[in-house]
Amino acid sequence: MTDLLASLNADFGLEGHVHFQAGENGLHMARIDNDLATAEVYLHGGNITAFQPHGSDPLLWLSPLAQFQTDKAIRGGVPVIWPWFGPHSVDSHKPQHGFARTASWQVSHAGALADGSTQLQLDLRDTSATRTLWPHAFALELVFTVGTELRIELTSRNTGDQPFTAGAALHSYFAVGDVEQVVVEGLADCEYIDKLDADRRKRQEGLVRIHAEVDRIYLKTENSCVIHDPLMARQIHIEKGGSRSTVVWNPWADKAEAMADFPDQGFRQMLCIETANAADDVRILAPGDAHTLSQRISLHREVPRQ
Ligand code: TA6
Repeated sequence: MTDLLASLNADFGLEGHVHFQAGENGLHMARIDNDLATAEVYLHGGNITAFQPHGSDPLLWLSPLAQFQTDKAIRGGVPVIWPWFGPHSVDSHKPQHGFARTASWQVSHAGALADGSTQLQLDLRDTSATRTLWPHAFALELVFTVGTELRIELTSRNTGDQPFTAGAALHSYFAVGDVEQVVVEGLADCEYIDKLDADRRKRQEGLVRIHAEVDRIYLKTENSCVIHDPLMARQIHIEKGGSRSTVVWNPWADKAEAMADFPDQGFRQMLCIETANAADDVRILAPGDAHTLSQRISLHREVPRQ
């Protein structure tokens, strides 16, 4: 075991809750295993790559081709998108979706809650490397609460002396039985930006169905979403806070084939529903201000329609 893992376990390890170990490709991760659920959180990118309440199938999708390289985002789980969503607004050489999802996060707290859940907090602060990409001082706190539900809270704080504008997303990859059979409830009548049609603004009619590539930013919505998955006889409920935009993405076949870390047919078993501050919903933080983007993911039985 490396010295860092030994010190992480000495400082934050918790019997019956959290243990730090070498994960894929030797990247350090927290293995959470309590009376309610299991989860895996990589310090690389602060990505929770697995969450599974006991007795249920995994809720998150992780690409079997995910590369676990320090210069790449892990494909799957919940990548943390910050401080911009999508391509950088002016400099295309800067990384897509910002730098948080490829940064090395630090553990600052681990604890057990009275209901048997496990809480884990990771922190990220500005460095000379981040300031080269984005010239601001900041503090990010990422808190996971793992129990029968999964709660994720990303708090951004402006620790500098100038205001900044930050975009963000909890870019959640959900596991589904067959994406063509699921429907997404909660976005009816919402305006959305269609990233596949020159960013035209359209309006959602009824339930969201996936029968081709979908890449949409839904706007002015604080709604919860529900993924109805008849094949797995379950519903995944996604409640959110601090967000008025929701991103829905499935790459479909051509984009899946074009990604080295994505199996050609993998698009059939995943769907991204992302709690975001994207497009019109980016947030301006004055010096000393903070903003929390949060989501609560829960599993419910889907009674097969008669
Ligand atoms: O969230 C949707 C999206 O912005 C898509 O446009 C697609 O690029 C996806 O993110 C994944 O981006 P990545 O940089 O992880 O390949």
